Amino acid sequence: MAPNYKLIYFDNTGKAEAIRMIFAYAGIPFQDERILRAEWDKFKSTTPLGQLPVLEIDGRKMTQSTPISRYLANLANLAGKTNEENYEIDAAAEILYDLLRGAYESSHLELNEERRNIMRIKFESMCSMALPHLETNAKKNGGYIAIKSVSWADFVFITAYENIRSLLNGKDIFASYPNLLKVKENVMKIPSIKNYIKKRPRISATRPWFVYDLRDEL
Ligand SMILES: N[C@@H](CCC(=O)N[C@@H](CS)C(=O)NCC(=O)O)C(=O)O
Repeated sequence: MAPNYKLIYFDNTGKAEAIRMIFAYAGIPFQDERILRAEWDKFKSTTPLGQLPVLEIDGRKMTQSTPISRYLANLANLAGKTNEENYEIDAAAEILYDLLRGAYESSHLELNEERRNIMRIKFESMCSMALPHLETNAKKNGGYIAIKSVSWADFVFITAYENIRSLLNGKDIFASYPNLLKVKENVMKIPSIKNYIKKRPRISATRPWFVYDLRDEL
């Protein structure tokens, strides 16, 4: 019998959206449980690390978004075929999650102004190195972020793209990188992903700052 999958996260994309997209790509049904802010304090103690995402497979709780993504990517044919390819995928995903964290820490969601300003300088410096690096790789890979075919890191890319753009109130820091924009196009062309993006709930319903939604480009 097929396992029963339940993915638990907040009503946000962040560290869970690439996992949701892997499920969509593979056509594997899963329960998409979204914990609201008001429920979190109580729910936190039921999780292994006090953090989300948690993936339950037949009730067994798995933590950490990257190993969860890799685990599912192996089932969905979205992992690398060699050690080298898996390195490229992991490295791209890590860079993108670093950028996403930097965008959060320097956004309006950081209420301490002094800290926000320090983090903004750090984020801009990170972007000046990471974006050209990712662009070079995307060019080399013909419009994919890590290897010459679609991988789970491409889903991390479109998640980071969308989330960062919302955190920056719509500003597109990727706009001058044509091969990174091609990655977005290539991923959004995949029928299962397109269909998923069309049908998923709008994050802006609970997070009004989520102003840029990939669905509006379909
Ligand atoms: N390394 C972990 C980080 C998980 C994490 O930081 N989760 C945040 C949301 S993105 C969280 O649960 N925050 C709530 C809290 O810590 O109380 C992963 O990638 O899964």
